[in-house]
Amino acid sequence: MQILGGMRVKKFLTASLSLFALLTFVLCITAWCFTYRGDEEAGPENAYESRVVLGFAQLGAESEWRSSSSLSVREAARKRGIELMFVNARQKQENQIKAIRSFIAHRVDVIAFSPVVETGWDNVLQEAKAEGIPVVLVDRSIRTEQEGLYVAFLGSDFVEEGRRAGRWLLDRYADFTGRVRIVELRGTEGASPTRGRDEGFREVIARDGRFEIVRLLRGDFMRSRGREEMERLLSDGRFPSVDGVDVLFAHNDDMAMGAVEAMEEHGIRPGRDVVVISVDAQKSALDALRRGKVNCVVECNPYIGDQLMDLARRLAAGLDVPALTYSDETVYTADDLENLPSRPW
Ligand code: GZL
Repeated sequence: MQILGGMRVKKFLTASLSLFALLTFVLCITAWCFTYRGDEEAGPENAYESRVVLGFAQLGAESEWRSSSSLSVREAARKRGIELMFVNARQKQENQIKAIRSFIAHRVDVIAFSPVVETGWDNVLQEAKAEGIPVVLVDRSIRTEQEGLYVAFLGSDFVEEGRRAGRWLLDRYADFTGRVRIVELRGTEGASPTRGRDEGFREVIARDGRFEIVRLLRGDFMRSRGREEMERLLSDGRFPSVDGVDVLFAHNDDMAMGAVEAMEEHGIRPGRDVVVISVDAQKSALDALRRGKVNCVVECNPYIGDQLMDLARRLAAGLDVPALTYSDETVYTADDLENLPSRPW
C-alpha cells in the first residue's frame, strides 16, 4: 500500500509541476503580448497616453515676454494633459535651484527651467542627472564644463537676434556718412540673451567704422530700470546734445518702453530724434512701432509651450529628442504695419 500511495503522490506532483509550468508559460506569453511592440520603439502613441509630471522653474515675471512664456507653458500643459509643477523663482537663482531640488524630491518625470543666469547650475543638475531625471533648458542657456547636465535646449538664437538688429541699423544708415553713436540698454548681466544679443550686434556693426557704442546702460530687462537708466543719462546733459546719441539699442521691449517714456518727458521724439531698436516683439513695442516711436523690433518667440510638452512626453517615454531647437523668428519695421502679429498683453 505504501508503494501504491507513493506512486499516487509522485503522479500528483508530476501533474502539478506540469500544470504550473504550463500556467507560467501562458502568463509569460500574455505579458509579452502586452509589452513587445514589434521592432519599432515602445509605441509613441503609448508615450502620449501615459501620465507625465513636468517640473518647470520659471525665472520670474519681469517682462511682457516672460508673462507670454509662462502662459504658453501653462496652456500647453493643460491642453496636453501634462501634470505641471510650476514655480516662479522671482528673478532669483537660488529659488530656481530650490525648485529643481523639490522636483527631484517629487521624482517628476522631466525638469525644465529658464536659467536666470548662465552659470552656477552644475551641482543641482548633477543631482538631477544622478536621479536619472532629464533636464530641458527653455529660453535661456547655461555655460558649463560638464557633459550631460541637460538633454535639450529649446529657445532662441540670441546672437542671431543681435545680428538682425545690427544688419537693420547698417541698412538704415546706408546713405549716411557721419558717425552713428549708439546707447546700448542691456538686459540682466550674466544672462544668455544679454550676452548673445550684445555679441551679435557688435559683430555686425564692427564691419563699419562709423558705428560706435558710446554708452552702456543696465536695465535688467525691466521697464522701470530702463526708464531709470535713461533718466540718468538724460540728466547728465549729454543726450542728444552735439556729443549726443543717435540710436538706442534695447535688449528687450520693456526696457525700450521705459526709455521711450523718459525721452518723451525730456522733449525728445523717440523714433525720430533717436532711432530705437528693441527685441521681443510683444504688444507694447508693436504698438510703439505703429505710432512711429520705435523703428525696428526684432522678434523673440516665447510661445514654445507646445514644443516643450512634446519634448516632455518623448523624454518620459524614453524616446530620443533633438538636442537643440531654435524658434523661427523675424524682424518688424514700419514696412510691416499692415501685418503685425497680435499679442496678448
Ligand atoms: C529671451 C528672454 C528675455 C526676453 C526678456 O529669450 O529670456 O528675458 O527678451 C525677458 O523680455 O525678460
